[in-house]
Amino acid sequence: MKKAFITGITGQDGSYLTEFLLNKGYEVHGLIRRSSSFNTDRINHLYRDFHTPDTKLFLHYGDLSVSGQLMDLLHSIQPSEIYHLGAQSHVRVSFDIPEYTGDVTGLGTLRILEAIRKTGIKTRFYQASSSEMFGAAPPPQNEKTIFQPRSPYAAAKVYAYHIVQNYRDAYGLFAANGILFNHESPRRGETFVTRKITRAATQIKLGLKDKVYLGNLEAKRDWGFAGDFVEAMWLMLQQDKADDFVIATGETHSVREFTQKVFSKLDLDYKKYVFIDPRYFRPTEVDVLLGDASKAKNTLNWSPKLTLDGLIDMMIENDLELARREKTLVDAGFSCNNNEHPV
Ligand code: NAP
Ligand code: G4F
Repeated sequence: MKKAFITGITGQDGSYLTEFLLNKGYEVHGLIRRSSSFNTDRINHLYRDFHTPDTKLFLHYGDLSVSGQLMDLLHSIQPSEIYHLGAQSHVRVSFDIPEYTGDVTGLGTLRILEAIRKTGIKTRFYQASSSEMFGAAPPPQNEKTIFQPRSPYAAAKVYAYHIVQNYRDAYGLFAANGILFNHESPRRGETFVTRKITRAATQIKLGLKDKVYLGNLEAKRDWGFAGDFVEAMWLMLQQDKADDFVIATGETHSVREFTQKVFSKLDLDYKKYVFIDPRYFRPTEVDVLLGDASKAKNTLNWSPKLTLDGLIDMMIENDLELARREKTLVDAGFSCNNNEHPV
């Protein structure tokens, strides 16, 4: 039986990847952080009490900022594949906590690579690299595009990308960079723009809220579905040779277009409800991301399945259901916390 170790298993991608690997018969081990409230919502439907026979999902406490313990975990688990998805992944937040972002998002990758090297385990390594690394580089962006990072997050990911290549060359590790463009889902964190919009629009539709504040509506992103993108991560580790791949849909849309689509699917005019708050602007913005994933199509035989409209419909359906439940609580006299997040 193949064994996978996933950092960031409680995140959006970690949850889809866990589903995908369990369906393929893998035993899955995930790194989780201790938190004062439960942080396993996205994988609760997959987790069984570890006293249950035949359980194939195991969770281990740890943190990407602590190296010794990562080494102990890898040594005892001996995974055949490692998917390193854990990171401080919010671009706007990285301007507020640049040092922490550099430590976890940049050096976190080095700590895992060192743990592989020092334990000597035979494994294949996937690094969650990001289209954010392209930054100011003009579109379309592919594997040959020179990085021009525009945030502490992007700079940390560029460091991680290069250290992965260095460990591949210097020590012969099977280590691949997946350069993924934005991917979304009903499990997307609520402070990323797509989910912020689908959550707010559905709450507005049900009368739970009357406005939402956004930042730069003119930025353009190449948005795909997270469920499609995790398959590409797995494919990269099934190749004969480790390599780096761009994963994208090849379409770009502005935040304004996305907002307008979501509100109009709910028969609402976004201009009546969307307000601009400069707090959500970034000191330096990435204006246009548009990926060219031809290499992944030709080598991995990967292409995205869900369209942007299909993705939006899926997110709206999920968030309408959440809003209905919130409305039931509000109608019964309970409060519903739909305050704006600080970023
Ligand atoms: P996400 O939802 O923000 O999940 C991040 C994960 O990292 C969570 O499980 C989080 O744990 C964990 N984590 C954060 N700090 C940690 C630490 N110090 N120690 C251990 N774990 C820590 O991110 P995502 O959207 O799934 O993205 C997965 C990866 O792909 C990230 O590396 C991201 O930067 C990268 N990426 C994402 C996209 C995208 O569009 N989604 C595109 C390109 C690259 P908690 O649940 O405890 O917070
Ligand atoms: O949804 P976002 O926060 O995603 P961003 O910055 O593109 O980063 C995401 O994708 C990267 C891949 O390219 C990942 F590496 C990263 O981990 C993360 O998953 O913002 C998208 C765009 C930006 O241009 C932002 O300025 O939306 C704009 N925006 C406008 N109003 C907003 C808002 N972003 C957020 N988060 N909140 C707003 O109110």
